[in-house]
Amino acid sequence: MEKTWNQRCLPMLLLLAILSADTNHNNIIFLRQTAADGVTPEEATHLRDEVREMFYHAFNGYMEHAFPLDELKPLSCGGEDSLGGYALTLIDSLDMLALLGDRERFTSSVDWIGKNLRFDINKTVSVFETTIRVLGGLLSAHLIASDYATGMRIPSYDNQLFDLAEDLARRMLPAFDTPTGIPFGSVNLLYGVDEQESRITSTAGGGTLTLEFGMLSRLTNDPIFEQVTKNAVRGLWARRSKLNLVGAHINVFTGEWTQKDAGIGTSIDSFYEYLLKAYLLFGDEEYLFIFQEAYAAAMHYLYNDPWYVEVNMDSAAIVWPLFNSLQAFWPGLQVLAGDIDPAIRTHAAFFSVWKRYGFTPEGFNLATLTVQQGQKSYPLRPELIESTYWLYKATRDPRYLDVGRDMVVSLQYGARCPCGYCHIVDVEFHNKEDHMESFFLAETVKYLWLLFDLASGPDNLVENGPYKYIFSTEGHLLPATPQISLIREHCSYLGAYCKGGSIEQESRKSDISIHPQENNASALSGSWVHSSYPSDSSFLKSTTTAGLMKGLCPGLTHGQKYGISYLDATSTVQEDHSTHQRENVADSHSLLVVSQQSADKSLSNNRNNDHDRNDSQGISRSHPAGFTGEKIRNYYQCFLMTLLGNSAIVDKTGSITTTSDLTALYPLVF
Ligand code: DMJ
Repeated sequence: MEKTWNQRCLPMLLLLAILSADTNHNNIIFLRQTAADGVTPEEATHLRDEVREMFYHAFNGYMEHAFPLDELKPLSCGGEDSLGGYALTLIDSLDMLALLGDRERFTSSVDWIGKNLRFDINKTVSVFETTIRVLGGLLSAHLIASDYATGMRIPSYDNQLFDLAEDLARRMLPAFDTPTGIPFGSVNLLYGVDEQESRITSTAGGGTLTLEFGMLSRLTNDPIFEQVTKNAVRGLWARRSKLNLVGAHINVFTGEWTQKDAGIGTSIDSFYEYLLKAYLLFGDEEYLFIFQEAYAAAMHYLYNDPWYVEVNMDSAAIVWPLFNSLQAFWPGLQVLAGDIDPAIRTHAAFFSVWKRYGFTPEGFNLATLTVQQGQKSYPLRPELIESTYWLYKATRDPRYLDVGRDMVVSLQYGARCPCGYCHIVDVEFHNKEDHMESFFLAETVKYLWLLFDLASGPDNLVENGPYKYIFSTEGHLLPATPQISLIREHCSYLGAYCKGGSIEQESRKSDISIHPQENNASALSGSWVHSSYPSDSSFLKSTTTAGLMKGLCPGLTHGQKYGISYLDATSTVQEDHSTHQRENVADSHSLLVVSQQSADKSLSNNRNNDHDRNDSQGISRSHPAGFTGEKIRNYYQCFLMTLLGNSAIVDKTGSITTTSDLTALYPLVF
């Protein structure tokens, strides 16, 4: 779809307008307080400690005034049950306690939960929220508490959290019993799904369960959890539009979209996130293929550099020229995908909104340049902070520390309340509401702390621990342990995790150079291995990644690979049109990912499939050199290396340039 001048230029003009807009009375405070010089290493350490104090102000406030209720009322110093009445904020805080090295509170919290929590309760709960906050919180703490290598093992721990997690997940299984496989939004933990339960759920609600349930399957050896959640993703993806876009709400019985606005924010956001992260954690290629297609479509139809809009999933007509605060996780996801340049621009645009108000409102109208009516609040969300952390990690550009400092100032001066931190009702007036979501402790302060700890010379489980960690959408630490991540494809890169001799040999034979740390079997021995890459900001001054691996490598479509086709009826005209669109997307990237073994199989299989045949023709036009032998392997390895934190370039002839050549130019993401 050809973009008009407006579509091409308006977003930039809007950004300029925001940046040059007059500040109101609130903004003056923040601008003055953030006008200092760049953050020095000493100041980074000071800020890290300040964030630690912020965590304890809120955590202790919760424990004193709200526990064992779900959440804190930070203004009145009370508590409330908001999810299931099971000490939600404590569960959501567990891995942050471990991250801070607070053995005493971590141990006593795990102990209390093991002794007191039960899920055989007559409570109807959100499947999504319960999964990401409670199931994820329990699993992540279990994997820390049960493992010597984390340095936070609890000697008396006897899998109590794990047993609770499994029990909780089994109680949610009835929600998946739908004709589409997409789960109901809510389930009663004692009685299953109520007859009156709504059949409409959000895409994020149905598609953001794979990490937690998948981990559980690998830890219990019961495949059911992984199966139902993967089935849900397939159920959603099979109903994508011809443009490879998904809508916001869907009927889980009929599979009809009841809200067809496609976007990267509200109601959809973490669907994208879990596609990539499920691949990164489990190595399951199917998620990668879906992610590639979904991401390419999002960048083609939703991205109005540097902003993102919402469009009708069938026609791509713009329906909402809005920034919504949930979109702000996207640049962080792009870092994981290796697509850094657009991430930098979008983050800058989103931060301009934060800078203007001191916080990001839930909605900001890009046409009127004002806060969207009815979307004026800032409920302590983490997304922009999360992206700041990832961009700093990828670029080590000290400007991201300045951004982080601005955010600390905003929270300290604008949101701090007597017993914790308060939601902001209206970002223009900074009036406070008596509520603190548990994700403030699980995510918001966690990413801030990680940002400044990284700048101070990191000494924490995530940066120096025994495993790669994938963050759940709730910020929980999900380790790529051998039990969870041991699959063939990952073995080439996470060499230390491979047990089979043949795989190890194959990895050695490869002409890809692997960072020594990745291959070091001592990574499993229990001692924390410190990165050999300098962590100070002098390592890389430049933020430009132009010319380097983008990480988005158009390759086989999900349909080609797995034979899952569209479920809705389509005309030939539409089919041709969409194929053309996809080719345009593919042409805009120079890289390809495909596994050797599966490529041959898929390409031959797909000759029987009309829809997919179109795509395979597109690929061969993009890559006349073909898809055989070493080239395929190089493309595939290039992509994996990028996702796993190395750098690589594959040109159109299939030649690969690897980490060893690029180390000086591009930092490791992990
Ligand atoms: C969190 O619960 C998760 O990050 C979720 O994916 C989106 N909403 C909140 C934070 O804003």
